Amino acid sequence: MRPKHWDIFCRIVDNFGDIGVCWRLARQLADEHGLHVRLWVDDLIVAQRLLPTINPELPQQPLGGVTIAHWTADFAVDSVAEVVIEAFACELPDDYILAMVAKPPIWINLEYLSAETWVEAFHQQPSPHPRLALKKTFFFPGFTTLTGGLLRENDLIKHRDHYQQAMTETGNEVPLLETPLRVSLFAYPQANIATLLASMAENDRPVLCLVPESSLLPLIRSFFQDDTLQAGEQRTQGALTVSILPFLSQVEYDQLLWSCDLNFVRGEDSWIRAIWTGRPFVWQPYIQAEDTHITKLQAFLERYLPGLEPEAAKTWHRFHHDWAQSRLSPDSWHQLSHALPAIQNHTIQQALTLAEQADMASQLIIFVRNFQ
Ligand code: TRH
Repeated sequence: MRPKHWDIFCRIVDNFGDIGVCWRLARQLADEHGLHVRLWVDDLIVAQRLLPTINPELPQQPLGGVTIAHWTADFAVDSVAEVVIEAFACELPDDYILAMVAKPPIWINLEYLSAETWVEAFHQQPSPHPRLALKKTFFFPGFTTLTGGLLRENDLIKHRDHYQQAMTETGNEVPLLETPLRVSLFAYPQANIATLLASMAENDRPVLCLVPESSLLPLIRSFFQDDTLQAGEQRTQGALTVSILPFLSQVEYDQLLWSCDLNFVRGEDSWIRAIWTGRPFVWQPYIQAEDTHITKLQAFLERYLPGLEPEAAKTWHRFHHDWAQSRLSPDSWHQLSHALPAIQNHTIQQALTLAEQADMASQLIIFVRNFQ
């Protein structure tokens, strides 16, 4: 019998990536694989920003075919699922672990995404519990067939194509090298936001920069020297118009990415969504101690850039490093904007190539089916 009941545990460390990834996975397992999925989340208020219809007051609620359960400090075990996913080493509740001993489930620790080569060797490695008769298995998403793959819904590329096609037909779509360039901006506030905006304002190519409300807002207010700027408003300086959007639902955020010529993204989930757009992007990795994030950035670029024409690859590579290390120069934007047509050809191709790999949810299903 195929295990039908899955529990996913998600602790929101900070930001939105943990819940962003867990929700997509839960939804896909329920939708595409007909599983009963319960998603335990410790902070429903943060979750509500991505999934606006959540009621943070409820201990359990159905949403999109998944049961969302509030993981509180007084967690009480009612049942143990057949498959348990501990997302990003979030540490399951002690009582739940003890309850697992009676009938051990398939216990998976879902790791963060990285393009580093060591990931292949650690993917699907077991780790016995130090005291109890339990073992968990490390599951690493990744970019190669020897990893757990990337999250991608079955119909994602089809939805994207329909959306982009509809934009072209209604005349909203602006081809590259026409004006203005549509750019979405989601980044950590350590990035050189002011330098980027100033370069966009001074560049020959007009830019419409769409910014969902986030920790960037104070920096944008300071750039325009206007403390009143808020969601729903826009400001213009030189060739640049910045439009502040409300923080979007996950579905709307995908549509924003599909509609732009270039997307600035960060962390894990928006990064992958940007890759699936087939459009150019700039990824800012989640900032970690000892520059671990720069190692991750380099590993990704080494995997992703081959095949791109050398001049454009050099420009895009440099821009990524300068953005991630907060050392953007006034020239950086000018150079990147001129390399976009070449980058665009590459990103379309890379999205197609990566979509040939089995997606992460399907790989989890295969892993569970073959588990011994
Ligand atoms: O928010 P993040 O910085 O999350 C990070 C990373 O996941 C990182 O790996 C993790 O260690 C850290 O959190 C704790 O970036 P990320 O991963 O892109 O998640 C953002 C989510 O928010 C993603 O699901 C897209 C979604 N989103 C919206 O739904 N609406 C919006 O308007 C925006 C800007 C994002």
